Amino acid sequence: MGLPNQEAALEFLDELREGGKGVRVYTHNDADGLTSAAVLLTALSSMGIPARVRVLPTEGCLPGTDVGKGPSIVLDMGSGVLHLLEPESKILVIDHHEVRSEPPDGVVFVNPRLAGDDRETSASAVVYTLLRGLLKLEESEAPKPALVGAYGDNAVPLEGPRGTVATVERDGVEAGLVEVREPGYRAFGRATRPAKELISRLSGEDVAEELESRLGKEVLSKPLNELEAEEERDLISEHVRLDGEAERWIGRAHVLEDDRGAPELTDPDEAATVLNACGRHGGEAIGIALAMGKFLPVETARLYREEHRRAIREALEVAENVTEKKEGFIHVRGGDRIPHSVIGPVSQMLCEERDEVVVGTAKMGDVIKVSIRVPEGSDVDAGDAASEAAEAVGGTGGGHERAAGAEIPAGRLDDFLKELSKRL
Ligand SMILES: [Mn+2]
Repeated sequence: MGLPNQEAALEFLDELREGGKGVRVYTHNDADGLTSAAVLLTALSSMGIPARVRVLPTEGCLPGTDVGKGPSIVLDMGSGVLHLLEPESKILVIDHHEVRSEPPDGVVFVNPRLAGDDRETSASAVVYTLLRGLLKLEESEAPKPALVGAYGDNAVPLEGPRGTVATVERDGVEAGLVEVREPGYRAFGRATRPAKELISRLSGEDVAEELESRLGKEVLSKPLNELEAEEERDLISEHVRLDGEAERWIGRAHVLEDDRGAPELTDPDEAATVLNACGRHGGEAIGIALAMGKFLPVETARLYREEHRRAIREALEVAENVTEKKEGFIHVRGGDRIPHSVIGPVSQMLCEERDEVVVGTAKMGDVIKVSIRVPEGSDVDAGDAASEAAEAVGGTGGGHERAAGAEIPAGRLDDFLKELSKRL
């Protein structure tokens, strides 16, 4: 059993782990997209794979990104633009939308619809079902975000979830993270609105007043999630007796365990609303971190630190072979062999090690990024040199006496170095 291409997807992740490098993740900016990322990041973190996440408003934006330039995972989108992805690139697409394109060779595509399964589901539930073997359930809270994503995408029918979402529910209940309320109200505000207010909205104030006089202020003043299951059951039977129409709001509801003191996070519907707001107003990172539950961001931060250390280590090895002596300084010609993200720290280390002025250069898109480091006790001013030499070749630069930087046009590197020699 399992999802279409499940094995290939898990192999993809194994290769990532063996490669020891990070992965690019692209996801949608709604609650389903953010929770999908949260579940994926939890799994990647347990495998020691750092991720760089980009949150996009639509899948139409995907081809315009750097997807596939390095190992990439696409979540909650992609089924419509597979044909626009670079063939033979390392891309894993995990989606649940209608398939309107063919994946090119090399792209691993996981979507339950490939198996003819178009039951309600969400990307979060598909990611969860795919990775549940990698998620340490007793440590992670992954069933919670997975269920929130499903609510966000309206993939939890009144009578209860099916398919992948049912798997999420089952694991969540087993791990004590999710409580099923059946019968339960399926109406917005279970976590934050007093029951009386919620019922007024459904059946009018008279019915709410009558229920209050029958069951007591105590019960009606609390939000549903703070009632015991029996209290909610009694409330429902009285309510339906007064207003038969209310049946249409009754079904299988879910209460999420949460000890963060934020009641809205105990209701998957309300939590999804919070995440949608984050995603639509620039709070994508906050939304993902929130969806990761009790997971500590510092664990992810440590992976980035490892990644940075590894990149510097590799760059220092490369630097040995691309270092050239110039008039007044040592040049590290990084080109595209040293990432521009670490040319600064690499120049700094070489400067300290050799006690000489070091100029590191690396390609950054269409320009060359320059880092100048001057050892202690030297009387040259790196900031002035960077600014003047860059200006002479049509670039920009500046900084401090001992550490400065510049960006110059790619074709002018040798002219720039000559200008620097006059000044260092
Ligand atoms: Mn979705």
